[in-house]
Amino acid sequence: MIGPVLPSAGALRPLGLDQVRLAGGFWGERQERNARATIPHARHWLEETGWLGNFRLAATDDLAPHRRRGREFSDSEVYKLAEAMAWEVARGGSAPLDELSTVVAAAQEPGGYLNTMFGRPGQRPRYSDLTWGHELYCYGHLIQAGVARLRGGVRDALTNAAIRAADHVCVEFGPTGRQALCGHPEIEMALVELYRATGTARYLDQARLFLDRRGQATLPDIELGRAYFQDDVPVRERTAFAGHAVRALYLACGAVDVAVETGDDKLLAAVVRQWERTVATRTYLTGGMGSRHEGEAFGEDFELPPDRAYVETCAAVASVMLCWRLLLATGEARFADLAERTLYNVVAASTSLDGRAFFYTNPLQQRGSGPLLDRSRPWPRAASSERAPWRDVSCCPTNVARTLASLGGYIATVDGGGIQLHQYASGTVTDGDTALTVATGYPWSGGVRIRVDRTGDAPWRLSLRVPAWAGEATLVTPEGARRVGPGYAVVSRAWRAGDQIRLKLPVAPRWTEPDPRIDAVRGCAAVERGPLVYCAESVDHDPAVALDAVDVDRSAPVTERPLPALGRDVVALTVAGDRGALPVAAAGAGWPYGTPSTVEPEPGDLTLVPYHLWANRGPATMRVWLPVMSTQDRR
Ligand code: FUB
Ligand code: ZN
Repeated sequence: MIGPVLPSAGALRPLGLDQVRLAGGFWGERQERNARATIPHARHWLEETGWLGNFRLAATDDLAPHRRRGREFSDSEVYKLAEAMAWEVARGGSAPLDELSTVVAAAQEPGGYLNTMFGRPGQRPRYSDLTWGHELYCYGHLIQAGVARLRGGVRDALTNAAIRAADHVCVEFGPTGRQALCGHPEIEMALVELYRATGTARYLDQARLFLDRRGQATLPDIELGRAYFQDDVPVRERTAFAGHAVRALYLACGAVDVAVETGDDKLLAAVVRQWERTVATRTYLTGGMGSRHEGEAFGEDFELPPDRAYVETCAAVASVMLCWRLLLATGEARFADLAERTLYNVVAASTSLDGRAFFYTNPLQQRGSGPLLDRSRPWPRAASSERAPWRDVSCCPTNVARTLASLGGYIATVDGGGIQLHQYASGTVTDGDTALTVATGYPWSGGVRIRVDRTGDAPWRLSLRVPAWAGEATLVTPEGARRVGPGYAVVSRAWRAGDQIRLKLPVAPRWTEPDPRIDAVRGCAAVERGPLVYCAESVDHDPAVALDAVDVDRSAPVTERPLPALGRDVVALTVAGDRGALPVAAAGAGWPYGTPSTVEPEPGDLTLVPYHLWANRGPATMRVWLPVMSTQDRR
C-alpha cells in the first residue's frame, strides 16, 4: 500500500494512492495539473532561486555564506518537491526525481548531517541556532520524501540520505545526546512514518522524545514568547492549538502518530480536545487556521477577522494532515468534514487556474486589489490580491504539490467490515478482490454514483460520508431510497458486480451566519453551496459597487448560473442587495464616523463566485462575509 500515513493501529486503515486512483473531475483535474504544471514550475524556481544550487555547492564544499541563496529553510522546498515527485512516480506518473535525489545525496556529509546553511567553512557551526535554523525541520521533510520513495517501492539515493539523516538525528539528539529541540516541529511525524516504513523502533522513540521535550522551556524565551513554537506548555496539557499555526498543527500530527503507535490514549484524547476547541473557536469558515500576521499564529478564541486573516496555505495542508490522522485513529466523520472544507476552500484556493501561481495567505476579505504581478520574479507575501509565481518564503507551493500528488491516499479507508468513502472524487477504488468506480460531478452537483465492478461473495459494508453541512441526503440502493443524516450512511449486503448505489447530497445554496462572538463579522452572512464557500469579487461588478459597503437581502432567493469563464461546470450565484451606501453623514468628508446617513442605497444584485476561484481574472477586491440588511431596510 502506498500512502503518506500508514498507522499500525486505529479505527480505520487507509487505502493507498495505488488503490484510489482519481480520474478527472474536480480533484483528478487538479492532480493532473499539479503533475503537468505545478511540479515543473516549482522545479524551475528551485533552480532559478539557487536553492537547488546550494546543494551542488555544498557537495563541492564551496558554500561560503555569501554564496548560499535563500532562507534558512530553503532546503526543505527541495525535499517537499522531491516528495511530490515521489508520489507522482508512485501513482504511475513521471517526474525528474532521480536528478534531485542525486544532487541532495551528494551534499550529505559523512555521519549523515545534511544542511546547506550550517557547518561548512565560513558557515555557522551545525546546531548552533536550533531556535531559528530549521535543521531538524529540514530533516523532517527529507525523511518524508524518503518515506514516499520507500513506499513507492524504491530504495535509492534519496531514501538512503533520509535514513542516514534520521540515524544521525537519533545519535545526536537521543537520550544521551543534545537535550535540544528544533524551533519548528515537523520531524516528529516524519520519524514516526519512517518507523512505520522500516520497522526501526529508535525512530519512534526519538519522535516521542522530541514530543515530550517540547513544552519544557527548552527553547529560549523569544519576543513572541515560547508559545510561538509550542514550547510553553507540554502537548498533553494544552487546551487549544496556539502559537505559529503551521508549527502547532505539525506538532499535533506528530503527537497523534506517537499516540497511535505507542497506544497512548491519553495523548490522543488531548489532541482531540485541542482540535475540538480550535475548530469551535479558532477556525475560519473556509477551514483556514491562523488569524494573526504577527507570529503567523492562532489568535484568541473568536479572533477571526476576515481581512487580516493570515490563513497560511501550509497551515491548511497541515490541518488536512491532522484531520486524516484523527480520522484514521477514531473513525469519526467530523475529521473528514473539516478536511473537506479545508481542501475545497483553502488548498484549492491557494493555486491559480494555470497551476503556476500561489497564495501564501488566504484572507476572507481583500480590501485593495494591488497590481498585476509580473510573473518573472518572486514576490513578498502580501504584494497584491494576485497569486504570485514564487516567493522568498515559498513553503506553500511545494506543500500543495505533495498533497495533490498523494491525494488518492486521503480519500478512502477500510476496516474489518468494509470500505469507507470519506471524500467524493471521480475515479476507482480497489481493495483486494473488491473494485469500485466512483462517478461524480461533485462539488458542482451533489450526485455520487458508486458501481461495484468486482467483489467476493461474502457480504461487506460500504460506508459513505454524509457531510454535516448537508443536514440530510438521499441514498439510493438496490433495495430502494432512504433519507440519511450526517455521519456515515452504511449499506451492508452481499454485493454483486454491477450493483450501483447513489448518494444525493443537497448542494443548493444556503446562508450561513457567524457566532456573534466573532465580532469582526457580526451582522454578516456568507453563502455556501455544498462544501464550497462563496465570495463577492469586484471583477463581477461595475465600479460603482463598493464591495466594502454593500448589504445583502437574505430574504430574497439566491439564484444559480453557469460561469464558464472560471471553468466547466462552475456555478456562480446571484443575491439581492444594494450597491453600498456610505453609512454615516460625515463619510467622504475625511472622517469615517458620524451620524447614520439618510441616503437611500441603490438596490443592486451581487454576483458570488466560489472562493477558491477568486483572483483568477486579474487583481480584485473580494469579501466572503456580507453585511445583512436590517428588516426595515428591505424594499
Ligand atoms: O518556517 C518554515 C515555514 O515558513 C513555516 O512553516 C511557514 O509558516 C513559513 O514561515
Ligand atoms: Zn507555507
